[in-house]
Amino acid sequence: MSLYTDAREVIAGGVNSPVRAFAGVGGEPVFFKNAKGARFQSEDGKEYIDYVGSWGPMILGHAHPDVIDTVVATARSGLSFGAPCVLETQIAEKICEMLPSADKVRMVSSGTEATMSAIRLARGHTGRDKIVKFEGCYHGHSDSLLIKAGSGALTLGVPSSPGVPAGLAEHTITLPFNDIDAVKSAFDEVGDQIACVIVEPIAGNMNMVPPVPGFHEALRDACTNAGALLIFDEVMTGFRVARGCAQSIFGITPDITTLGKVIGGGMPAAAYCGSADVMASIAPDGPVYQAGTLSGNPVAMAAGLKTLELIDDDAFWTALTAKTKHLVDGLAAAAADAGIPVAVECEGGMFGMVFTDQGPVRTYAQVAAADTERFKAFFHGMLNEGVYFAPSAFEAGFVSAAHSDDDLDQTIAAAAKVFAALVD
Ligand code: KE4
Repeated sequence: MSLYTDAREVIAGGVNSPVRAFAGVGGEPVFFKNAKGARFQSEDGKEYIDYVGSWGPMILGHAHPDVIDTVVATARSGLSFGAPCVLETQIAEKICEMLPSADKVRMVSSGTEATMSAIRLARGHTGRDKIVKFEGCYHGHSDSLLIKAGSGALTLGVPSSPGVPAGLAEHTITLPFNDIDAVKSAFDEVGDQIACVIVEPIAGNMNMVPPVPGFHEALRDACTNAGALLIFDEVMTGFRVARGCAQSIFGITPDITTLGKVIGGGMPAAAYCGSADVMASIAPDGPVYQAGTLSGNPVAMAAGLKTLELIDDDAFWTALTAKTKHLVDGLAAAAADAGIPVAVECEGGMFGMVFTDQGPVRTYAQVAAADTERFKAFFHGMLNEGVYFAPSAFEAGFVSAAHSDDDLDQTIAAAAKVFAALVD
């Protein structure tokens, strides 16, 4: 028996989120028992340098003392009131301070809730039914968005999940990411029926795929001209790629932004936010309903607020960006030395690496055509070297402020060894 076989006895698939099951790389998932800084320890006593960071939240590194202290102190005053508390106001104020496109915020408990609520808000605010998403982008597992989705849905080969009624799926228009002409054609055809476009401003669920020049401007113009809302799903990129999120990099003002991961600091917290006008449509002020028992609970708010306070600093972003660049430059050089073609990307504390000689990667088709078998061998080779990357070729990686130069150089050295073995 293994921990995984024990888990499979009582947990569907042995995991509480499919991408953790190693289905994308083979073998059994590693079970962890504690984490600190850039590293965590498995149940069998092995230490790994972590580049998943709980899929993005751990931008400060695991168990940051200031975050832990505030969580413990807050928890001692009560875990959840189901009634307003000042911490909710304080984190909303912090988000609005750091994100100029946000006048008002609604806290929820997961990125899925945030995006599900954001598209309902867009549909209610515009009175329209159709939504536009992009192939390979993942926005959580709500029905309208599990159409040609990325992340675990792509990893497991079910980008369009069973269980989504055809009558609902027909309202989701899925276009190729970075295809400006496809966007224009869709809006020419049914623009007056489109409630919103939802997009990952930098796609991170089909590995890491940045936008091509003009893509976001085309989305912004198309939405503005058609009276549709532009939703930037920044659950992953939010406060991960830049202090002002991805929208500050591209100079685009979305109508709604969804956030998660970093804003919870490792606790269950996410949000959607936007202009006062748009957010006025949400209950109880407006008719669009959305609710949540644990929304805004004080412990998650305290973790998220402390995290945002600690990253709201230019020097933090300069250092984090340099660490990530050092890592991907090192990985690219190690791959080149071994004669293995890879395409790398990085922005702030987020990075990607695709096994392809067709870089730079700007489309889902390029990702789908990449060498996933070579990625699997690389993943397990790095795991054996004590380095933990995301167990899927269709995920991005994350560097934290806690990753030291030694951690990064140890990772690069391990990669050189693994790349060399891949060639043999
Ligand atoms: P959650 O419901 O998992 O909190 O957030 C959904 C979500 C929404 N939008 C974007 C851009 C996201 O990346 C996510 C979730 N990301 C995945 C990893 N790529 C979470 C990991 C998992 O599914 O276990």
